[in-house]
Amino acid sequence: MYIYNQKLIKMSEVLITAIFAACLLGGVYIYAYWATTSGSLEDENQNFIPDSWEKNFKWLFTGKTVIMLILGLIIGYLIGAST
Ligand SMILES: [Ca+2]
Repeated sequence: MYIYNQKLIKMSEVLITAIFAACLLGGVYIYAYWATTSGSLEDENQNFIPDSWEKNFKWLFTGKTVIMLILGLIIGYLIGAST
């Protein structure tokens, strides 16, 4: 029983982290889109990634689908497993 509870706590921690990461990334993507379309951040090549971010964080945008898919799977699995 003790081990089972420990496992549940771990899972809910992972779930909260995954939801938090998904919201944070979603916010970053929305902000990047908003900032580049409104012109607050420079985006000369018009790929909706602020040019100042592209050097270090381009992978975050090119891997967007995969990252969100994995986070979605983790969240879906953990919610499914906890009920
Ligand atoms: Ca750009």
